Parts: sequence; C-alpha cells; structure tokens
Amino acid sequence: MAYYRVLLTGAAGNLGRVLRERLAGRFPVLRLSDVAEMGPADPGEEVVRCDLADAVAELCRNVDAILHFGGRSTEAGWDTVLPANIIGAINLWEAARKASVRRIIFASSNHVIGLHRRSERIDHRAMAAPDCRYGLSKAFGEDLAALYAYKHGIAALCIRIGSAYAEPADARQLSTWMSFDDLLRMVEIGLSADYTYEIVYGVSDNSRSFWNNANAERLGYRSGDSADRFIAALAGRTTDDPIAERTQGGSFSSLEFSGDPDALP
Ligand code: NAI
Ligand code: 15L
Repeated sequence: MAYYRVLLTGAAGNLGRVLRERLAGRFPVLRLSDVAEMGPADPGEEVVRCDLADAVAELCRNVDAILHFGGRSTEAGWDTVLPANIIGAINLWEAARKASVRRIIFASSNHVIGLHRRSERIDHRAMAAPDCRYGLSKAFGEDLAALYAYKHGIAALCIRIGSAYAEPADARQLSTWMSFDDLLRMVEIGLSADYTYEIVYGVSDNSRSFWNNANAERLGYRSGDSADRFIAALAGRTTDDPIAERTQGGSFSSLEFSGDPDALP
C-alpha cells in the first residue's frame, strides 16, 4: 500500500525521534507533530507544532496514515492524562475521519492489561485490566480506535508496547522489551497488512514474555530480537515490591495500590 503523506505524532519524544530517523525517506512526506520543539524540517518532512488537546483539524489534512505516538507516556494525574491522552485521541480520530485518513497505528501500552498476573500468559483477547490512569487512557484509545475502524472505516492497529528501549534495563524487561528494530517491523506491519482493527503486543521474541503474540504473527510480524541475551545480566534485577513483582505492569501497578493482591485478575 502506498502512502503519500504520513503523520507522526509525538515526534519529539523518545520513540518519535527513533521513528523520525528510521522512517526518513520512506514516504514522499513525513509530517511531524508534537507539543514540544522538534527542530527544523529536513527534506521530505513537514513540522507542525501543536497540542493534541486543542483543535487539530489542520494537522490531518491530506494525510493518508497516522502513527499516533504523542501523549502522556507515564502515570500522572487526571489533569494531565485527560487532555493529552483522552481529549487528544478524540480530537485526532475525529480530525482523521473528516480528512479521510485510511489507517492509524496507535502506540497503546501494556498498562492496558497491567494488573494481570505475571503467572498468566495472556493474548490480545484478555480482559482489559488497566493498572493506572495512564493505562486506562490507553484502553480508551483502543476502544476509540475500534469505533472509528468499524463505524467509519479508519483501520487501526493498536500496539500494546511493552518496554521499547535500546536495551532492556531490569528483570521485568526481560519479558516486556521491544527493540527499536522490532518496533519498526511492527509499524511496517501496521502500514502494510490487511486488517480493519487489531490489537497486538509490541514485544520482541523474549522467552520470558508475558504475552502470546500470535495475533501479531498472523498479521505477518516476525521479531528479529530477543531480550534473552540479557538474562544473565538482568535476571537478578528485581524489586522488593510484591505488587510490582506479581503484576505485568510492574511499578505502574503498585502506584497508589490499595486493593486486595489476591483479587487480581
Ligand atoms: P515520550 O514521553 O518520550 O514522548 C511522548 C511525546 O508526546 C512527547 O514528545 C510529548 O511532548 C508529546 N505530547 C505529550 N502530550 C502531548 C499533547 N497534548 N499534544 C501533543 N504532543 C504531546 O514517550 P515515548 O517513550 O516516546 O512513547 C511514545 C508513545 O508510545 C507514547 O504514547 C507512549 O504511551 C507509548 N508507549 C511507549 C512505551 C515505551 O517503552 N517507550 C511503552 C508503551 C507505550
Ligand atoms: C509504558 O507504557 C511507558 O510509556 C514506558 O515509559 C515504560 O514504562 C513501559 O510502559 C513499560 O511498561 O516498561
């Protein structure tokens, strides 16, 4: 499938900067957007600085596909999460509908299902179990994407990213790590596969993964990396936090936790 103009939100962020660099030259026009400074446009780029919580109709004009990576990426109060991730997502999908955008690849998060126990190996059909306000905002984004996919024809791939960094940093990330190369592979699947609405896990081929990612493989995803080569170095890097260690979301789960650990899904 050929795209003329692709919009990347969150272009000033950690993953946005990786994608900007690695997608350079991949499309005739890569439109970059963020509320933060992104530097000048290189050839083949357009830079549009704006807050997704404001009106974003212009941002989506003449755009064929969107890589939605912008927003709050960690836990925060509702005053922060609501505008950035919920109002921002509503604005973006609605602007995309009006601009006839064909598909949106959504940087969702493992924190949508973060309260599931590590002892459970779950797939994309598992019950949502957000571990914090941030995770709940991503669950909302996934449902919003489903509404616009099935009702308005904007295809959506929701990638529940685990931990996308240059290298894993602790024992939990031996399960959740996604290399940047694999992130690119998954984004390519999002742009090229034939689907209406799908949820996949953004994770490398880690033997300790919490997730059965058969749905991503069905769509054509083949991880080229694994956190397994870091096991010897990182397996002992655990915490003394029982809720974090019991749940897939780790420290996000234990923030403000006041429930019954034995009642976790
Ligand atoms: P980041 O925090 O480095 O980048 C997010 C970007 O969004 C920032 O540049 C920020 O300025 C921008 N942003 C925030 N609020 C905005 C608003 N109201 N309007 C416009 N732009 C806004 O996060 P990172 O690590 O690059 O993650 C990118 C996306 O991937 C995020 O949506 C995050 O939730 C998701 N994700 C990342 C994971 C990771 O391991 N890095 C794991 C799971 C999900
Ligand atoms: C996320 O959703 C965050 O954006 C990122 O900062 C990491 O904490 C990641 O999840 C994780 O769970 O490791």
